[in-house]
Amino acid sequence: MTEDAASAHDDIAAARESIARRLEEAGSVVLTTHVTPDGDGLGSAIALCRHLRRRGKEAMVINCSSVPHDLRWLYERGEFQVYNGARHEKRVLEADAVVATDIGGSERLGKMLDPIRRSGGTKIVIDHHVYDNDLFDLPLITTEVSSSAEIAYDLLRHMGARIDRHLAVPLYVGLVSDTGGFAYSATSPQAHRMAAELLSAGVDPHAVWRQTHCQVPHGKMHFLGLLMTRLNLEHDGRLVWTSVDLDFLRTHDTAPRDAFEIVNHFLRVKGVEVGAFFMEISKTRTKVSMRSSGTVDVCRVAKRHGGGGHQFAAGCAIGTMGLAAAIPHILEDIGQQFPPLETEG
Ligand SMILES: [Mn+2]
Repeated sequence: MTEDAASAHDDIAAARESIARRLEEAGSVVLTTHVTPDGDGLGSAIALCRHLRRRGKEAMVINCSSVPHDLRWLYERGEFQVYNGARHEKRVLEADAVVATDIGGSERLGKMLDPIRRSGGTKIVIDHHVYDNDLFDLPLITTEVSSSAEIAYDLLRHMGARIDRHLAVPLYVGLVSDTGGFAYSATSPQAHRMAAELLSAGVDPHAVWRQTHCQVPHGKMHFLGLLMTRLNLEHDGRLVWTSVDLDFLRTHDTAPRDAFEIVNHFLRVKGVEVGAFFMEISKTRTKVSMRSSGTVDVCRVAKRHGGGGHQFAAGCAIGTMGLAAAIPHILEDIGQQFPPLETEG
């Protein structure tokens, strides 16, 4: 280990210990994650919530937005509520501690941001994204892991939590979501060790896969099929893109969130290095979501238009262009990022 790595390791261990101690002292804890929760953010929060409740604390996951349908099985009645004005505001303000998981930036707390800022409780964040922290007293952030679930798991073990099925299932959902089923580059030996331990604790991986991946409504599958027939290939097949306008969404009665699923299929096309999806939000506003197989940094393209994300998965919303203008503009930008093809012979 280098000196820097060793000191980062010490910092993480110290943060973990401070958070464990603070949560042990707390009587009431509010947990939350980012807007439109995903498996990692929600799974981490639910697992922590369950342990804290076992320790006799008043703990609850409250979020600024509701949970997508395919993840609602993850929590039990009373464990999760959507933030709803005065009643929850009081709870956040008076909590001894507030724990945010996987948020990737405080603005993604949505309606929860303001009450959390004003809360008298200790503000804790558990995350594997980097951003400027101007909100949290005790950040536990490392990008060396696949998921927030990995960090939450370490914290829970440090706190002496009993990792049974009740805690293992939400942690496993987090791990599987953020590693793309142990496929993404952040998948480490440690991620697999954690999975093995969670399976030993009673997780049924096939049942989790059925519950998270095999619940696509027929209408959505049909819509994705239509989009699949509308893929455009450019740059000698290295760039694939497609778009939808409001009429198309309306005609096929599809939610924007469902249409974005198409980006997960782009890189499966042989030879494709970048995929881009364009969605019309209004006549002057376009949303772009991009994926890269590793040669092109799509986050650079997104940042140039006020967006962000990861190097290989990023997006932006262009507030000054409709679909017809945004598409060539962004494609041009992506095209410039391509390294030259190695010519053979
Ligand atoms: Mn995550």
